[in-house]
Amino acid sequence: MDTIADSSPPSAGVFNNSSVMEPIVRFLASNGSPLLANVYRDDQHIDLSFALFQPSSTTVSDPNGLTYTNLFDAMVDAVRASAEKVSGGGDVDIVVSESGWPSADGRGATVENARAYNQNLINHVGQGTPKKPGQMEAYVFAMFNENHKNGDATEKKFGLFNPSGRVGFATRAMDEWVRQAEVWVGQAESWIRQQPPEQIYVAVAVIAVTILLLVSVSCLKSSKPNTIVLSGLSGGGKTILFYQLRDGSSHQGTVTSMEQNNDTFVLHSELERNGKIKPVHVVDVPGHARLKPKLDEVLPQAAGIVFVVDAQDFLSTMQAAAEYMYDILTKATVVKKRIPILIFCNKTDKVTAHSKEFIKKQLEKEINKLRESRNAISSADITDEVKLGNPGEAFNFSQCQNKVTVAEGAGLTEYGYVVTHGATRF
Ligand SMILES: Nc1nc2c(ncn2[C@@H]2O[C@H](COP(=O)(O)OP(=O)(O)OP(=O)(O)O)[C@@H](O)[C@H]2O)c(=O)[nH]1
Ligand SMILES: [Mg+2]
Repeated sequence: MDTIADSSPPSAGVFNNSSVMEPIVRFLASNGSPLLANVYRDDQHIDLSFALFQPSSTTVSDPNGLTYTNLFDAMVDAVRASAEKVSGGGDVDIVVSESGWPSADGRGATVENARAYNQNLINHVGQGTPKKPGQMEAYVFAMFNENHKNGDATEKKFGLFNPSGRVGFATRAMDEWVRQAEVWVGQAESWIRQQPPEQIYVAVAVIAVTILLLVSVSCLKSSKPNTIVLSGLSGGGKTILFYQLRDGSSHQGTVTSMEQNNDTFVLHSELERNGKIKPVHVVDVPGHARLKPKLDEVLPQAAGIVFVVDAQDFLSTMQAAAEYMYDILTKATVVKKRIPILIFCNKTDKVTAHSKEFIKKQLEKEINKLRESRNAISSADITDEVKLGNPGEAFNFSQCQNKVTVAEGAGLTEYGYVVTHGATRF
């Protein structure tokens, strides 16, 4: 209200600093936005009943024919009149962004008056003001007392609640709530008192055991993932391996997969074994570039990652394989959880297949090159989540935080023995 030079009668309202307020009001008008006004009693000597929306001998008769029976309406309409005096400002609506009453440390600042003001404001605001009857928007200040606020002592006392969260005073709606909560607590207490103590002990024990079970189940679920992820470029032999692991058969070959193979089973090679054998969850993520995002979805649940490399066709694919490997080794989820990685050099049944030692060395070299070129790019463009290897040293897999093992074999002919063996070691 400090921006209004004159507010009595309300129709005389005019902004005291027109060079500041006029452009603001015009801007709001052109955007169809309301002017927010904080409406407080600023004259401490004004009739309390008039300020509290209570029956009072004070009324303000405006020469425009409107009569005011409370201070709030008079102040809001003084703001309206001030906005109307700005060209185009007649269209600007007024929203009361703050209004309230202190419960202590000021004239008329009592819990009763604060309760009365806020409740009467809530009851009244739906009617609007004499100048603009109908719904209007207003916000009560404030939810909490502000015990560290500077200024007058009364400034700290506008809250409906104390800072501790206990009710300082309450509007009727809040009273209802508090009363209802007290009734429920009372009913619960008297029910407990009526029960024989043994029954209470049993109930508490049942609740405790249930909570314990729920916590243990969720811990077990989250702490022991058993998903083996088969990853690598297209054509490496992942799907063949998936079938070998599950069925002990290559199913007469495969074609490029466009869907994941996803199953939980006891490894075929372990079916004959005695004792308790745990099934594993195996996901075969196709190497097709379009399906690569699927890998990000499954990696967080992985207990182990098998990276399948085509040992026969290695030279033409090694750059792409190294890039794929680099992405996995720099994934935060993979590194943080120290997920072990098995590089499986597949198709060693072919005489032209490269050895695992050669493949390991070449992959390390390629990853080293990638690391250098990516470090050269400005750091803002780098998407790696984790830095790879030791700075200043040529990269090799032993520098990784994850355990990286290299193995070789032929999924097509050897029943995936090496992979089966590797997978069970995870
Ligand atoms: N010689 C030989 N061929 C194999 C071996 N494993 C897989 N292949 C062949 O390699 C080709 C690709 O195998 P897939 O298992 O379909 O390859 P993939 O990794 O699943 O490929 P995408 O599904 O495209 O990602 C198929 O023709 C297989 O028969 C192997 O150990 N030896
Ligand atoms: Mg496949």
